[in-house]
Amino acid sequence: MKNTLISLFQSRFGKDFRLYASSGRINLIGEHTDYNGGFVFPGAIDKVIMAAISPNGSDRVRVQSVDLNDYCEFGLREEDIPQQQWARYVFGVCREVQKRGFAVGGFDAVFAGDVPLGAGLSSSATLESCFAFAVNDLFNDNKIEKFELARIGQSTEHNYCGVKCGIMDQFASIHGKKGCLMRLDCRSMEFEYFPFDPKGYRLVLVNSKVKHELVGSPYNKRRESCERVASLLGMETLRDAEMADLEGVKDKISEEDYMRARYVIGEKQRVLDVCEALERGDYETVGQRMYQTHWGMSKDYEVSCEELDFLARLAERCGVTGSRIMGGGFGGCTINLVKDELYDAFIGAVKKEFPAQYNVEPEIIPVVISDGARRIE
Ligand code: GAF
Repeated sequence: MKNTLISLFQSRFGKDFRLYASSGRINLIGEHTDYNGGFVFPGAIDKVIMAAISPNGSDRVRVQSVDLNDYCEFGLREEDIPQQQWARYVFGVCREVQKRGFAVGGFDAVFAGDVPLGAGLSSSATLESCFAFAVNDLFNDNKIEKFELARIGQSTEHNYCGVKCGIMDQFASIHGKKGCLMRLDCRSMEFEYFPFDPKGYRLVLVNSKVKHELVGSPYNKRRESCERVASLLGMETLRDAEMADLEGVKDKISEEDYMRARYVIGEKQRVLDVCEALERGDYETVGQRMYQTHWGMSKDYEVSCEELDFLARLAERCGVTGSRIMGGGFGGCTINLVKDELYDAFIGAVKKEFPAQYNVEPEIIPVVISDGARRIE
């Protein structure tokens, strides 16, 4: 990827450049808890977006996407918003940097990546993080705090892409550290690195290839349900709510809002249970909570789909310790915690049974926990 980028940049722009990368993410547990002020447990992975970038001395940005084979040029004023969705991520990052009083000049860029698109690995946050990191380095002497870079990506989603996402994806993509998951408290925004090397187990993703696209998905509606319940409870977020609080307002809310809140309150506890279990090396509990999350996301939060339910059931039948839909939902991957000795049989069953049922070859993605946003050259 690196060599292709370099030669494409040279042939298109013919000058010196800097090279940056940022990473996709996994999340062990804690889904849809970020915008509810709860905990998440993500890590960056070895799937990246890489960009060759050089300031061009003008007030225009010229950017080439290798994978989409598309080019876009735009100015840096609000009214210059580009048509292409992918370019809005880059434009939004530039605008959000400017809104915070930092500098962005024109630049030329070529980018490419191997984060599968629409698989729930956060390709859009990866793109935002890569450009936020680069703009900070190229134009601001790295004066913008790392956490603010994550917020810049999140605001890009809110203000330029129509997704009212939480902070998890951009946080993970920026802060990721090799070999470590991160437990982030999305209320206080405190986090800690958690070395993750489960002896005798492997983490593997199975991509159903059902396209996951949060833009225009009911993601925002899920968030609205949670906010309605929290506000009825007189709370800022569902972080502070217990099941008993929810039961107390059950007849004042819709069945749907009740189910959404029930999932979130349960998930908040599951993240804490998983952290405790990991400290004891108790992977059986970790796995049980993962399955509970899956069925909570499927039945109460209603963000799964037939294919992902099929994969979670298949995993359970193969004796996989834990399996669940990962990320926002509506398609994408399952994340699976598998004992070494069961790995081959599980992958074999997935490769045989999924295509037989859905006529689609699933993609198997072993997880390697890696560094987040960085300058490479
Ligand atoms: C998406 C969002 F972008 C995250 O903020 C988070 O809410 C996630 O869905 C669900 O946990 O990836």
